[in-house]
Amino acid sequence: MKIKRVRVTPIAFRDAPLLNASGIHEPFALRSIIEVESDNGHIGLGESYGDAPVLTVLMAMQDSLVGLDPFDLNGLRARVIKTVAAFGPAEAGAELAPGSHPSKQVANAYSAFEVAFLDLQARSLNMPLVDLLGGAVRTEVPFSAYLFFKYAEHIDAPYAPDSWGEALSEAQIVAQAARMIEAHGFQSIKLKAGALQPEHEVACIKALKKAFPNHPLRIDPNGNWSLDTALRMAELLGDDLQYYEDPTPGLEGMAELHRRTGVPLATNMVVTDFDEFRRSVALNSVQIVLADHHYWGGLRDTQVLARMCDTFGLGLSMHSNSHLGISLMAMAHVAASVPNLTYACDTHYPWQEEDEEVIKGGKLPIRNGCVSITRAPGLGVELDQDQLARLHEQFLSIDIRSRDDARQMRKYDPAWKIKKPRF
Ligand code: GKR
Ligand code: MG
Repeated sequence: MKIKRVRVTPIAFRDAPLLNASGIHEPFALRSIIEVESDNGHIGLGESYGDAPVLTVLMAMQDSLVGLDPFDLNGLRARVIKTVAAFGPAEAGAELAPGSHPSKQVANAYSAFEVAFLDLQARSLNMPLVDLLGGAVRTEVPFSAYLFFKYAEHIDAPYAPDSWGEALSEAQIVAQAARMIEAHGFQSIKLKAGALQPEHEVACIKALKKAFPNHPLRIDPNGNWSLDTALRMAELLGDDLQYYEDPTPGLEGMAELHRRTGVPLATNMVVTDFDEFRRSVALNSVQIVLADHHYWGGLRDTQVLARMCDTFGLGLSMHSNSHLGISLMAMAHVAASVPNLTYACDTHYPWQEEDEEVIKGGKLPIRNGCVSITRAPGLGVELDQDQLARLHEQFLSIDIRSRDDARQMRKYDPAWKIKKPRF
């Protein structure tokens, strides 16, 4: 089998005004959709970041993959390394999208195509992708309700407000959780924090605990709390949390926090590659690592990460950024293959609008908090070419080319600056 054609299409879709430590989401999120077609007529799909530095590499890769056997993943890796080397180091991307860091250029470009290659392999063999990863240890993959503080609408009203409304108070956060759980049956809850006063964010966790006493809870301030603040909040939180995600910056800060509290710490910020993994183990900085195949180097390297976590006695969960259904299915297939992925995965999927899915049939269902893995070949989803064209037009019509939540926040407050840690 040989690759006949590769197409990378940048797209933009509406994104809610979600608050975080770096500012606020812009009105549109960027992604790239990858199609890899082989001479047997099958097409493998992938989805990755759409920010300019990543996109430049993905675009440059297209022709170099023609003629390659889609089973030749080492050949793919060699071509990615060569292309990235030709460009030289990229500029640093958005801090809260770890995949846009310059050090991740090879890992994320490889991952974007690896998923499409594996999808193509699996379609050609008429089997679900998870079978190529060793088979499913679960066919229902649990995800968590991912709550955000948010404004009711974007500044300058680029389009009609989303249906979620404002969420700043305890009652509004509990209402957001109730709606998400009602719609999707999530069994655990994560609150994105680091945006408002820490005491208020902790009070929201307390309110969630009261409203959903049986749902494991997580809070994620994205390293925006000093060690002192993180210690103080740990005391207030008591044993309310399933895990404490990136409360304070740095491997050393996290290690000290764990040493002084014993609270299980999780991260997608201080352990984002195998070198940081090694350093974290030496310091005992984190007890749970959030995998993300988009920047951990694909589905198979995510399995390597899982094995490393198992070896070193660490837990494994999964990170997300704004994404559509191809990414959701890639996340679900690898999660289905990993026995020690015992925490519900993160996903931004409920935040994406119904009319902006790029796969046929519209948004995928999340039921009882889970995404189902079926026996459909590959990732089990097909691309809707009309939607792809429409979302590509939308990309062309806007001027966002790299995610920048701080720039967006300065539209609300021109003096706003990133300060880490802010609290
Ligand atoms: O979408 O604002 C966001 C999140 O803060 C995201 O950028 C983070 O990368 O979800 C992520 C996290 O768990 O840190
Ligand atoms: Mg996080």
